[in-house]
Amino acid sequence: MVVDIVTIFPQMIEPALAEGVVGRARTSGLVDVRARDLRDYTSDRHRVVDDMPFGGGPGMVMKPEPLFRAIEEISAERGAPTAVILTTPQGRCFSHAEAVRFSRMERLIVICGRYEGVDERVAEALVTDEISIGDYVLTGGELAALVVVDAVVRLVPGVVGDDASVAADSFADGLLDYPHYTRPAEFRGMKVPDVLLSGHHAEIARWRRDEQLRRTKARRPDLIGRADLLRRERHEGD
Ligand code: 9D3
Repeated sequence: MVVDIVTIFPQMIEPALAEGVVGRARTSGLVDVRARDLRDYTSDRHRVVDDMPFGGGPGMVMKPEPLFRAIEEISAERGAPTAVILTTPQGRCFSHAEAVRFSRMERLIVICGRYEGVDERVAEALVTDEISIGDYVLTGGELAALVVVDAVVRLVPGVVGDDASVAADSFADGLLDYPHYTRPAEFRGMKVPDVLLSGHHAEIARWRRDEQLRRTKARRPDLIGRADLLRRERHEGD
């Protein structure tokens, strides 16, 4: 998979891509993810990427010319992208289902929105998917782009070694995870639940499933309707 992230702050993107699972996926050649400086696609001496909004109002708008040139040059170099994603507060909310869909694509371009947004002609002519990461206000689209790329890259086959851990994730089965403990069995008077030390595998599995249900009902009741539950599980503990 090839991903190009178009941004006015490449220094915000690069260190994040160098670490952890995504960093290893890049060095092992499973993915090629790069930050591209939008100012490299300007044609004026001052490398200007923004301008005043027609019709007036506060703030600035990202100019169309550098974004069109960036998408065209990156497409010529890498091949036509399967999707051009714009991170914007006006987008559909990103989800695990969207991450799965993007992870099946060979080439992605992600445009990081800044200022009041991009000239609408960019959204209409170049962008295939406008994506938000949730209902809170960020200062720009870079962190949202990193969230999307992180969630997508880990789903590329071979990136996360253990396929079982990908399949067992929260949101894959629709429930939150159960609590985890490691040694010591008692720490500052706080004990690990006895069942986890018992060696009774069936009882451990039942305890974990009950904890998943209890947590999900308490913290994310919105997920219960969509989770894949037995009727008994849906109502126990009510
Ligand atoms: C102060 C500007 N606001 C005027 C009403 C609008 C606005 C524009 C741009 C607010 C935030 C931003 C920057 N945010 C993003 O680019 C962004 C974002 C977000 O803020 N929340 C969740 N997902 C995303 S994706 C991109």
